[in-house]
Amino acid sequence: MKKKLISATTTHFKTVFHHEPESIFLSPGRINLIGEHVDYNDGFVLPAAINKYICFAVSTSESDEFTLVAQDLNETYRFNWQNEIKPVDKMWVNYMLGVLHQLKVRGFTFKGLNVVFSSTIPMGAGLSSSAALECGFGYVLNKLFHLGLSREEIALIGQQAEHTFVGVKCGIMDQFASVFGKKNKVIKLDCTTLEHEYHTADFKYYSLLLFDSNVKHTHLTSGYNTRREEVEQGLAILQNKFSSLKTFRDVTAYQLNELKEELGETIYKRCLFVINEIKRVNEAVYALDRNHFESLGKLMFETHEGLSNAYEVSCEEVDFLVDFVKNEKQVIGSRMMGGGFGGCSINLVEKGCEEKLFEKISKAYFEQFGIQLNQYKVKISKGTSKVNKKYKAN
Ligand code: GAF
Repeated sequence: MKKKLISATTTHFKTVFHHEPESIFLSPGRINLIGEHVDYNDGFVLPAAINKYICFAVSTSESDEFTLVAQDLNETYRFNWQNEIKPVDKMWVNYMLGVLHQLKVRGFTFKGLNVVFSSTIPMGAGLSSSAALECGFGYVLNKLFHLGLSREEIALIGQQAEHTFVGVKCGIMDQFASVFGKKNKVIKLDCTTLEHEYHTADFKYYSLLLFDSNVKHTHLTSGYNTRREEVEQGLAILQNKFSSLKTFRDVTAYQLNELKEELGETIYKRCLFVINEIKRVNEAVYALDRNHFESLGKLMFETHEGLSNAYEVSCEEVDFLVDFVKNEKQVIGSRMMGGGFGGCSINLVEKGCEEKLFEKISKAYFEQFGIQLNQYKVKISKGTSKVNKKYKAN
């Protein structure tokens, strides 16, 4: 799959630009085991890069011209580095322009590039194809023009690109996971300091299985930004009363309850979710390190419950997928994953039962919603990287 992607991207590059690409890069999508909607709340998250990628085939150009080719969409965008960089009405272009803009405001300057990119990360499925595009492109520019950026800086530039050129006020989890991923490791990321540690992701008798609802999250931008505003408002109210509180990490259930009326029902339940979810991540890491998979699975179900009812970022279709597997004893944990309002559920499923389960759930899902369900059995893989020559297509 990876070889095929590299080969197809390279071949397309040669067709478009009539020469070999100078370099090839891979930038992965991500999963998140637990810790949802807490990255922008100073929490902990537990993501990992996966074996679904955006592949970039690139060469530098003598002029100031950037030629960006989105192979899968059959679209090309040309842009001159000397021109002002502003958002345009094409989303994929904005991810890339946003990165260029971030570099320009930091005072970097360079020549143009020829780029073809192609992807195996399903779009709008909550697997962070956008972070893979931003960070992958940042990584490419960093390598080809010797900008001297660290991986952390590349992730932060990707996040800023998304804030300024796409309008999603996202946290740092997706970009961080894409850039810092390691084979067979989940990353416990402290979103306040960006300190992180790797934990072995060996689920022994269980597989990580994603069910893609194929519901594209059209409300994601507005819903996501609203949630962020709500919890920021909540924290400000809490800090006003308890001046020693720095982040949600410091808030106790007692303090929250004391301000229940002032916070109002909606903000109260959003904050309660955040406090509980931050705790759950620590409990999940404890369980994972000790192979207590059933406890881990239980925490995943609890997260879903919170995301669906208190944080209200799930949807009917993904709720159905999680509810359905509660009656299947070979599934020990399940929850919606990512920003929400559609996308995938992540499941811990007993090895060997995956196909039968998919048959059953996809049938029920189709009967209920008339939508085809997709499944992805993902492997935890390394983060953004330059591809070794041996993979090049001939
Ligand atoms: C999206 C965002 F981009 C992340 O920063 C994170 O908040 C996630 O939703 C929810 O956990 O993927």
